[in-house]
Amino acid sequence: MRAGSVLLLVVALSAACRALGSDGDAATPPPAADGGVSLARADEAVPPPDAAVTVQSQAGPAAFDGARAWTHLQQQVALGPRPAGSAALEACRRYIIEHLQGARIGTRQQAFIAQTPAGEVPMINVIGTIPGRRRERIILATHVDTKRAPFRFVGANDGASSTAVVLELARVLRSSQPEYTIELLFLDGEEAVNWDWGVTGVDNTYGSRYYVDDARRAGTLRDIAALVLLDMVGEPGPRFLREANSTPWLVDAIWATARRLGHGAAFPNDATPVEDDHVAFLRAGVPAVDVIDIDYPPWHTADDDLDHVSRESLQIVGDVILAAIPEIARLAPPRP
Ligand code: 1BN
Ligand code: ZN
Repeated sequence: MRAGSVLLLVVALSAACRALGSDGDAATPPPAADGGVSLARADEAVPPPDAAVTVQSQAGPAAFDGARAWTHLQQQVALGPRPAGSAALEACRRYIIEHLQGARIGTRQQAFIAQTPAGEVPMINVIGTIPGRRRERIILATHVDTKRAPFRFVGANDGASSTAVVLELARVLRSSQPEYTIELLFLDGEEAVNWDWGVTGVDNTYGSRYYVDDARRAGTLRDIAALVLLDMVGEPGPRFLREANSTPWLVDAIWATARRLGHGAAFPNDATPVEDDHVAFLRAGVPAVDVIDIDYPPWHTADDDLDHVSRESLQIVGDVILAAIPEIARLAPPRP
């Protein structure tokens, strides 16, 4: 078949898939036409994600495309500040859900009311699932919310960068059936409502704590083979130190993969402790790791913007996590 005919077939199949709807997303309402917050135009050089998934599934596993991830980052920043409970965060969720549905990934929303120092705040985690050959799941997680601030805080690194990488990983991982089920977890309410982070589990990480409580209630905690949390992964010239509380075999798997790919400089062996969304999983006995670079001078300032993040950093993290997943699957011990 000529290339042109293949392309036509791909487009037709993609349209048919869209007409049928995505699998397992009954909980997700169709995207609203306009919630009063507009999205920036997508980079026109980037083809629609569903077409790309179909092409790649014919040609073998897809590669992580840093340019696509960069577009996801730009689109989030274009929404402006996205704190928990805001219309802009709801628009960001719609963007995420549309991307997952376009990639034919079943999606659901997990809504809850968080008790915060500012009163009750409605929050929603978004969960996408790529069925694997095994029921046990590896979770790739990010927080989507940005910090409430008395200045314009758009979280290009803190919020948008990791969400962009997880969105692009979703497209790539959907292109071939993984061994473990892969869950894409887009968390709400990671940031403290008060300015200070405070004690972990009091005024922060609302979404991850709710997710873990819900999984415990549902009896599915033991199906989680590993939780890989990405946070602040967009700094130019990143240095991801080994997070000191994270599960050692999981840290080893990712850092060894980084060295193998030639990214040892970005994943040095020094360690530092960080409190983040992975803590709720660790406390529940789930193997968990936080890939985060906290040595970021614009952290929680107005300078966490497009001028202080790098497309190359997204590519490095995407490549490393993608290559580490089979290694994580190989090393994951059976859960009791
Ligand atoms: C990550 C992004 N965090 C907040 N925004 C968690 C964190 C807490 C990072 C304390 C560094 C120190
Ligand atoms: Zn933050």
